[in-house]
Amino acid sequence: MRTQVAIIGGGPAGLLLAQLLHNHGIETVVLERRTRDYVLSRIRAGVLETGFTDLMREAGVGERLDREGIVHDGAKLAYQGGTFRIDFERLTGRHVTVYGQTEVTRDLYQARDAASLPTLHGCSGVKPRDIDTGSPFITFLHGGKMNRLDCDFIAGCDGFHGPSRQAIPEKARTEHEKTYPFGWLGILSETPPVDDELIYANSPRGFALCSMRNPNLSRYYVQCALSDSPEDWPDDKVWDELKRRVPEEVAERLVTGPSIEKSIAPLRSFVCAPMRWGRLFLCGDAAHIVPPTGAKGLNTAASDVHYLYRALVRHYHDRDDDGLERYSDTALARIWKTQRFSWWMTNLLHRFPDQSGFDLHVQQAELAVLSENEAAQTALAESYVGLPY
Ligand code: RFL
Ligand code: PHB
Repeated sequence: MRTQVAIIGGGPAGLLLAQLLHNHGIETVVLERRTRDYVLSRIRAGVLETGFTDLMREAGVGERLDREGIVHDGAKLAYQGGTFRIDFERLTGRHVTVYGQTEVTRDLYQARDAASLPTLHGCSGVKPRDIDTGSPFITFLHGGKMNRLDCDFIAGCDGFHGPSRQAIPEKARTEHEKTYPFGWLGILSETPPVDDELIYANSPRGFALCSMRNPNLSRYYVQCALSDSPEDWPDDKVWDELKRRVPEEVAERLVTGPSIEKSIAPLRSFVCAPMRWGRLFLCGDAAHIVPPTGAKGLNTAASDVHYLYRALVRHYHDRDDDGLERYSDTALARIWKTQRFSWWMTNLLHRFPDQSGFDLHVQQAELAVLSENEAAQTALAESYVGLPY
């Protein structure tokens, strides 16, 4: 088997890259470890930057997103019993769109099917080989036999636990990591969202987030201990805790109901450099992870896709490798700014077990400055709606 760009991972990064390349006449094969149903059942991101929605349109898959995505011109921050609003539209002239990662992935799979493009599910033992030569290839088990996929380039879009990053020799790779002493418990419930905008709450009992997917589907998160498991959080306890962490007038409006999904995610900041080794290019969670507080994970995967797809188009159409040479530096420059923002939002909004009285006062003062100061709000809004590519 041979293709031009072999893509490991059929998550949003891999599928979006494949669709954009296809539109420019570049062949791809996507190798995915899981079944399609499994990929589509993962409840994750919900907030898309305009750069992301523009890329979906450019890929020709923006129609349902434009119809069903909910435009958010602002978001709310809550602390000390009150709420203030960051007006994205007024401060930056831009907005974000609420549209689930599941829906993004579904749209991309549909487009891939419609164009009869090859996606192999259930691949195991996927291994990039000879990446530092002019003829890389991938070996993998599929359909009960070993296969070999030859290609010009490999895009490692296989998430944090995938094999691509490990294919970069250990001595050539630097990994920066920061872990946080808590996780997020998330629930999805078929209830109307408590507000028409997202509410990020800092409370003495820990962080809480009120989000949504559509007018009858709410997504809520509460900061929890890393040692907790979903069984420790029956629905009543989640709703009760959420109500205690948001301002009273929000709690009074909260409509509760049975959860249809419940999971716990640890928080992590992680960057791997370089993001390219020979003919292997890392994209998305394969190269970096952010804590979800800034809603940046999926959006950062999209900015990598933007740089890589343009670089590959220049390679094939203009015989110009400048974009490929600069991919790692260009992508990492934006990633570090996004890391800074996600780390800062996480520090601003969570309670830390080792937080001193001084730390807490500084945190609360920072929220007070944000609530009063338009320049501070603009800085937050610019990062939240998405830094330019
Ligand atoms: P993914 O989605 O992990 O996809 C990688 C794919 O690779 C496959 N794979 C393999 N395939 C073949 N062989 C192997 N050996 C393989 N190993 C893995 C996997 O099965 C999978 O299909 O990475 P990608 O495409 O880079 O996309 C990244 C995003 O999924 C991620 O950054 C976001 O979900 C993060 N995130 C959020 N991002 C946002 O931009 N906005 C948000 O509001 C937001 N909220 C969140 C989030 C992540 C969360 N969790 C669970 C970590 C909320 C949460 C709770
Ligand atoms: C979500 O809706 O899942 C979501 C929204 C905003 C975040 C993180 C997650 O910052």
